[in-house]
Amino acid sequence: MADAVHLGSGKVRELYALDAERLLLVASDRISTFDVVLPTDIPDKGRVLTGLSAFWFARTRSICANHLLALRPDGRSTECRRLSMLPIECVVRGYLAGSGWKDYRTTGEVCGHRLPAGMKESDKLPAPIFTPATKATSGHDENITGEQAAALVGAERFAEAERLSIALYQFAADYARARGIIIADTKFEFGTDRDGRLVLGDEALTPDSSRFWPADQYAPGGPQPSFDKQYVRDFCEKTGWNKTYPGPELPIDVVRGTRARYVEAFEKLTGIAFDRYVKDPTVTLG
Ligand code: Q0Z
Repeated sequence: MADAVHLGSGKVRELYALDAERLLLVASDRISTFDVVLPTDIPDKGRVLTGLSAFWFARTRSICANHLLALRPDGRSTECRRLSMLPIECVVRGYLAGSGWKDYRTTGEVCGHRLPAGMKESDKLPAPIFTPATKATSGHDENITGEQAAALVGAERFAEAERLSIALYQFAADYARARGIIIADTKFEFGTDRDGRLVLGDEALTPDSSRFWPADQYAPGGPQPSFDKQYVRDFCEKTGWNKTYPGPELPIDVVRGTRARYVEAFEKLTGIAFDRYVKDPTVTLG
């Protein structure tokens, strides 16, 4: 990484330029909860997320082209094609949770989609919906209507991003459901390549970009436990932390339990032993 130029930091990832056409995306072991990055790392979290993203990129290439060029041997770094990113977050919801539930409760709609009356928190939607959001540079992404999103990217781009997002979600949600995980919702980021073609970028279908729920505990009518972060959230609630910076240090049992949940998600979804991934990250690409 001697001549990689640092371009930016996300909450838990770093982005570098390798050359004019290629970027390096590095996933750290940092974890955030209630929008705050905690001082304690979860060992291997970055590898799990990188491996899962690569797995989905490899299996969805027939639906949509993606930015993945190579996985580095460290298992946490992805070489990718440099794109011109669309200024919208492409969110797909299959279930009513988070801001979708909040918007539904106050308006009966989510991003302009009118939903049936009487739905409960975490209910499955009649069909997945595309609920775009703006990219906030600071603070929270804001849900927008399809018309607003189309005004930002153009009507044709919007229609294409919606169609691909729904198709990607449907494929992954069905795949995951058969392996005991509900993907309640997910966020995609698309960009265009030099030829103007739409390409899936960033990370895809990871627990950091999606809500993963354990299917065997699914019980609509309230919030669902998070597949990956529930031990962290439970611990944070118990400490009485006010959810502003700085967050609490995590005890070792919470770290171990959380690491085990990430590894479990990886193994359930990919069918690949995590040890094998660590030895050779390219096993996810098969
Ligand atoms: C992704 C982000 C991160 C900070 C830009 N293939 C691409 N081409 C152009 N730009 C991006 C990508 Cl993935 C791109 N981000 C999000 C990631 C740290 C910000 F690791 N920003």
